Amino acid sequence: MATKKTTASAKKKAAPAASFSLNTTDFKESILKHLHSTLGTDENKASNRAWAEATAAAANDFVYERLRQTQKAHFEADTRAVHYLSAEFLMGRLLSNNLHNLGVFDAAADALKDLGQDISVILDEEPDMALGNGGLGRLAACFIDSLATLNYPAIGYGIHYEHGLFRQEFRDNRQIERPDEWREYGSPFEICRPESVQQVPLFGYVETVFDETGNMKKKWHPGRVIKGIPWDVPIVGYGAETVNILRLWESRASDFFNWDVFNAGGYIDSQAENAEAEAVSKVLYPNDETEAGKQLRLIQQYFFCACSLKDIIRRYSRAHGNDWSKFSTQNVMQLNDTHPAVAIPELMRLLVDEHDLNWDDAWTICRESFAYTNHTLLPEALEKWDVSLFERVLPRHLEIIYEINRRFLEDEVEVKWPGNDEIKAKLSIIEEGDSRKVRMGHLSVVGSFKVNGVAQIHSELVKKDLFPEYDALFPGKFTNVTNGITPRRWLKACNPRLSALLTEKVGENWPRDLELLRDIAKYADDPAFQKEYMDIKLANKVDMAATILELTGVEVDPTAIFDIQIKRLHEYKRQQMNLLHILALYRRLLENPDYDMNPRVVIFGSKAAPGYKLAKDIIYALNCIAEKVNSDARIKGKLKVVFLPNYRVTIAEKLIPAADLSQQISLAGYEASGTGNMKLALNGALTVGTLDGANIEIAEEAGEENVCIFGMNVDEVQALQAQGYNPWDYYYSNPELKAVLDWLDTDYFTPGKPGELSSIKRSLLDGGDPYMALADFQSYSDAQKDADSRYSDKAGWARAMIINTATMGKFNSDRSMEDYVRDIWKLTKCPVK
Ligand code: HBZ
Repeated sequence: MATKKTTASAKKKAAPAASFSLNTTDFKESILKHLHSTLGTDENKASNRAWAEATAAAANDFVYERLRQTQKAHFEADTRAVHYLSAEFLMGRLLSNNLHNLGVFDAAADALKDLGQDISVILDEEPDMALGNGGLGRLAACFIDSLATLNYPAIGYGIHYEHGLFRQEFRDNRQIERPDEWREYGSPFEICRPESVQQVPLFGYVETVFDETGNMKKKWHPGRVIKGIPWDVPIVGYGAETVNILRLWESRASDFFNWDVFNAGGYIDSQAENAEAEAVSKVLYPNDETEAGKQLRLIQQYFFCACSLKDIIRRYSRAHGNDWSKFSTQNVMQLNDTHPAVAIPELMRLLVDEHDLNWDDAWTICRESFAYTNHTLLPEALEKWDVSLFERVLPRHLEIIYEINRRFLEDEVEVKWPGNDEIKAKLSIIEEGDSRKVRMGHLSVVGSFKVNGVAQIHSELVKKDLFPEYDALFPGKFTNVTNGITPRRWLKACNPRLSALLTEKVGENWPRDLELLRDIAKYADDPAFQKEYMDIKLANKVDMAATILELTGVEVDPTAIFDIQIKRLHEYKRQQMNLLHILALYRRLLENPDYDMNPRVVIFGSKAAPGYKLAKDIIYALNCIAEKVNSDARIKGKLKVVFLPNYRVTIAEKLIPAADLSQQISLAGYEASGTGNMKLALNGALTVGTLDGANIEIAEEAGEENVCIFGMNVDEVQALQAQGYNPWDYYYSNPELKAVLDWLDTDYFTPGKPGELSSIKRSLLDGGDPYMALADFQSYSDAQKDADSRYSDKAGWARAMIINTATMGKFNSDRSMEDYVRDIWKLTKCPVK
């Protein structure tokens, strides 16, 4: 637990982050200058938005200077770089983060104050940059923050979606989706780079030709070409020594393609073509953990990979011309899940077809350049593309995949397992059957030099259950890198009160070296420190209560337990089990108004994929239950239920500092890691969780006594599945469980409309309860009861919260980056002077 590793109080006085000699007066002048000369307005009539943009522009003066220095240093050193290919980057807001990382947040706040402005109001102007669905996208955002902070040469590559994840509204308690308009009026955080535009071919056919020396070549005649325009978002490392970039590609119709149509009088046709090309980067697919399988999505994936690889090659060629021997020593490409897996055949195509390398040399380069991160074991999330679709959109790539597969099966699988067709069928990149499919996970494993899972147990399951034969074939290829989160955004910036206390106790270097927080464990039993810590938690809860009132109209008691579940809505994450527990508490209170429990506010933040009917039904049910419970005078406010609309990074930043309980209740074996669990524990919340994903490592760090673990572990889940799980057994043997399930069939929560919540009961009984919520229910309910009684012991509770904050150092994404660097990327730091 807390004190097992050495404390580092010697580092207490280590150098502060940053900095620039930017004082309040300079900042004020700079904001005014930008208000006048960049925004063309003045202080008497400037809108909040104009103030925000002027503040961003003032910060950008420093950001751009450091960006230039960084690019110069990287070019001169010609160091190896990582290219993080990800279809999603869930950045959230940038201004506050940049000010913190530049070390000028306080100067900016004071400057704005002198100018009559409140920085929190100004920061609230900024829409979230929500170019991601959930954990996978937010992980990418934390990773690029850490890479810049640690001075590693790195570029994030992704898609410049016009519309990010949909805005969620509730109408009659149901989720409706509205378009997200994050850059309706432009964004001061990105720079367009027309000089680095790329062309992306699509569709068409492949011709076999012979060159002058009689060698057979493949020539792809694309049916269309679209243009990729790069937008660069500067990524400011903490202390702002390094400023890396996130390069996002926007699709447009290619210039040379539709002018002919235009000139021939086909203005309307050319407009249609423009619209088609622009559709590619128009919207983020809102699916999390299910496969969309749509042509447009494959085109999106290929589009950003093709642009990114050409960009990487352009930069490499500038230094190395046509000498490919150093490509894989200079470059590593990390695939964030299989969404960018088509980059593997694309690099083969570029090297073989366009740069005339022979197959073997090209394949060696590929296999030395790509590494793949797996984020899921759910079968429905493993990407597969119909061969027929692939053939239509990317005919040359399909040929290349066939050739990769043929050689792999003949030269590697056959050698290891001679004559074993069963294993060949399992390992083949092509799935045979009624409709043949390209398995993107298989392609990623075969084409990479390393494959990692995202938490210890997940990485074990990737080897043991998902890819056992690949693990046997490629010993050492599979590894683990446990996820992490940036402590700058997820503690320093979002929880200023706690940050100030921590700085006072351990010095100001903890946002880099989160292990320094171990030092506060020695105050865990100190009543004065406990009071300071708990006063901060209460102040954060008071703020959150105000936000809840503003967003939902529900009044909550800040001294109640704030019990929080924030994550995408999915059956495996088991919000429905939380729902059943809420009903159980409500029922106990109705049966006995003096039922002994601390007042509790159960808070949800979650979006459901628009096509995921049951997930949307669960949101509806929770909203209906909330309405009923919150207005029921009989329970005297002891239980409240709040579903915050439009959950996003910015809401998470407000909720996490105010949490008492962190619900991490997935069925063991299904949550690859989780990262919200880390953010909540770092801010003091106690985890009510299963032994799944990173919960296991959180419990190891904090000590079992400082978390509330319940439920089956992975082995028990697998044993029950093997034996045959019957949810009805639990229904009939647990009267409380039966009562709350039956409640869902009545019109108690939907007056006059019985049956509106029945789909949840049906999925749990007739539907077989695939994620075993009923099997874990009693143990969950007991863990919640235990959490409740621990909350009553004020000193014990404070102690547990303090230990949680003290022991989360491992989950710094800087540590994750150092793991990747050591085990996979082999980068060296490039200091920027
Ligand atoms: O990645 C999440 C995992 O569920 C979570 O356990 C893990 O901590 C996190 C980071 O490793 N996975 C996702 O967030 N997945 C997606 O968002 C997703 C998006 C599009 C898809 C499939 C999945 O097509």
